[in-house]
Amino acid sequence: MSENQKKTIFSGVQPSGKLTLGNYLGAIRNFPLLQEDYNCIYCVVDMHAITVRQEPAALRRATLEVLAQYIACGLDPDKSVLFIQSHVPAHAELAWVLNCFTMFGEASRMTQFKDKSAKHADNINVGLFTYPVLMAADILLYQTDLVPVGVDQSQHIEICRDIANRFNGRFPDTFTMPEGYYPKAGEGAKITSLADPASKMSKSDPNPNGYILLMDKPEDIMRKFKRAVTDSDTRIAMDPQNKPGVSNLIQIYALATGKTVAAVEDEFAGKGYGAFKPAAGEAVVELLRPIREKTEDLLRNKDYLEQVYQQGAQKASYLARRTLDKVYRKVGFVGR
Ligand code: AQP
Repeated sequence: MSENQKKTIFSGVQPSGKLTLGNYLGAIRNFPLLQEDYNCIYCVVDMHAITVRQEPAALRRATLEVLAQYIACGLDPDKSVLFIQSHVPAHAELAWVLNCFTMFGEASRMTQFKDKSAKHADNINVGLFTYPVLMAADILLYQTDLVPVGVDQSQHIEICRDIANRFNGRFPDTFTMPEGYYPKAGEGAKITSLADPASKMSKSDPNPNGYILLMDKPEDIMRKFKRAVTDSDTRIAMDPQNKPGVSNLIQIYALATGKTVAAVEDEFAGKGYGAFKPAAGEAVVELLRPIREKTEDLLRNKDYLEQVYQQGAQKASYLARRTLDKVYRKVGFVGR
C-alpha cells in the first residue's frame, strides 16, 4: 500500500511522570503493531503535562525518557514520526482556533477535568480546563483516522469529534473525522491500581504501591504484586464486579504471558493467591526487563535521541502546517 492510501494514526503520552504498566498495556503496547499498516505519528505531549505543576528538570528528563521508551517498546523512527509536542508550534496555534469552536458547557462536562481539579484544588488553571481542546488540535492537525488510547480517554475523543463536526459544519472538508481505537475489555483497556482496584493505575498516584513503572526494579515489581489488594475469597477467577483486584491481576498476567483468561484460571485452580501473585509479578518482570534495559541504553545516547526528535519535529511540522494553513484561510486570516 502506498503512503497516501494508508490511514493515519496519532497518539500521545504525557511526560507527567514515569510511565506505568497501565500506559503500556492500554496504549503503547499497541503502537508498534500499527506502524506497518498505517502512517503513524506518536508524540510526547509535554504541553499537556504542564497543566499540573511539573519540576522543570524532571519534565525534561521525563520527556526524553518517554521518547526512549517509545523506541524501546518497538517504535522505529524510520517508520513512525516520533516527536515532542512543544517542538511543533502548530499544536498551540490550532488549539487557539479550536477554543473558539468549543462550548464552555461541553468542556465543563469532562470527567478528567473534574477529577484533576479535585486532585489539584490549589491549581485549577485554565490549561487544565482546555486540555481536551489541545488534544483535539493534536489529533486534527494530522488528519488522523484512528487514535489508539485507553478507555479513560474516550470522552476526550468524543469532544474532539464534536469540535471537528462543528468546524466542518461551518467550513466543510477541513478535518478528517477521527475515531478512538481502544483495546478490547480485558485486554488492557483499563488497568486498575494494585492498591485500589476501583481506580485507574495512574503515574501521578501518590501511593507508589498502586502502580508498576516500566523502569521499576524486579524486586520492587515483586513486592508490589505480593502486596496487591485482592479479597478474602481465594479463587483465581475473572469476576470484575465481585473480585476487581484479582480480575485486574488475571488480565495483567494473561497479557504479559500471552495466555487466555481461561488458561490462567485453569493454571491456578485450587492454588490460591500465595501462588498467583508472585507468578503475576514474575511475568511482569520478564515483560518489562527488555524495555527497561533498552530504555537505559537509549538514555545513555542523548545524541541519538536528539536526532530522532529533531527529524520527527521536521516531518510533523510539515504535515501540521498544511492543516493549519487551510484552517487559517478558512476562518479568514490574511495569509503571510
Ligand atoms: N490504567 C490505564 N489502563 C489503560 N490505559 C491507560 N492509559 C493511562 N492509564 C491507563 C493510557 O495511556 C495513554 C497515555 O496516557 P497519558 O499519560 O497521556 O495520560 P493519562 O491517561 O492521564 O495517564 P496517567 O498515567 O493517569 O497520567 P497522569 O497520572 O499524569 O494523569 C493514554 O492512551 C491512556 O488512555
